[in-house]
Amino acid sequence: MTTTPRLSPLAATPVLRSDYQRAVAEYWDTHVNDPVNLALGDVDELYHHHYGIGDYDPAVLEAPAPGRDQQVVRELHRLESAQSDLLLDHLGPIAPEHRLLDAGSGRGGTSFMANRRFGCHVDGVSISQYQVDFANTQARRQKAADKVRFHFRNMLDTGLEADSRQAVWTNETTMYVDLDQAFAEFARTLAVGGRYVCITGCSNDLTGGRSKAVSRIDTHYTCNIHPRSAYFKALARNGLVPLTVTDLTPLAIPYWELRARSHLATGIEEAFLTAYKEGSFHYLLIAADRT
Ligand code: GPP
Ligand code: MG
Repeated sequence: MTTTPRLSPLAATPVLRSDYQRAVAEYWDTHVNDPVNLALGDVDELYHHHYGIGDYDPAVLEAPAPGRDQQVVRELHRLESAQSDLLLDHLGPIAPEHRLLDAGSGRGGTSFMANRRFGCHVDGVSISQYQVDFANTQARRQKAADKVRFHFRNMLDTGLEADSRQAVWTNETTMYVDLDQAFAEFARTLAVGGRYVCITGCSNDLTGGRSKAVSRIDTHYTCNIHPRSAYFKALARNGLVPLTVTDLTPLAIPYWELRARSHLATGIEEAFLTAYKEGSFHYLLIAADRT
């Protein structure tokens, strides 16, 4: 069977360039009945594809049965939005005229939060046509489509103008890409002095090869978790100079404990808890400036 290559609207090259990228796109185009993300997003129409940080209120687990599940949903969502808020705190001063890039924008949650906070323009890119369509529908529903737009494009070649971005972020998406290729593209699109913020899970070089729990996470999501050192080497090679590095691991554990006890557990919770607690995996925030 011959298939028509899916072309980027801007670039004349296909958006999906390898069997791996096609497998990732296929995953996100088909994993669309995901209550752990849809039920949380329904709380306030911010649909996230990342995890949460901070302590949860233990009272939600003791609430009377009829409303307990919804209280747990609200609490998990509050922690995921707190994670996006922390990422946005690190973007530096953003004005309404600034243009930002959400690299691997999922269903758009962090992009909408950035626009609501700063009034800025945001372009999100995703290699999942389903995610792009979902997020653009949300942009229209939220009357934000004049400033928040999602594109079926590859974060390794966004087609965006050079030096056009005041900030770029990746919210748990770098485990799907080659770091040098991604950081080269972010450095190209960022203005000098612009900020790149990355929240990611990375494996711990100090404990040797990847642990069984980290391998389980990779298999579950079709991703390739990078070692911690790979981030800093690739940033340095691409003119991105770290300003802040925060180990969010202790803040991430309560989210996974609540999720493990919730009706929305997907089966990957124990792998995250094991990896974080044994020290083979870190949840990091890195903010770096483009020189
Ligand atoms: C969460 O997406 C993020 C990823 C799948 C990337 C992997 C992240 C790591 C830190 C390793 P999601 O919100 O769709 O996942 P889930 O459906 O499990 O909530
Ligand atoms: Mg999720």
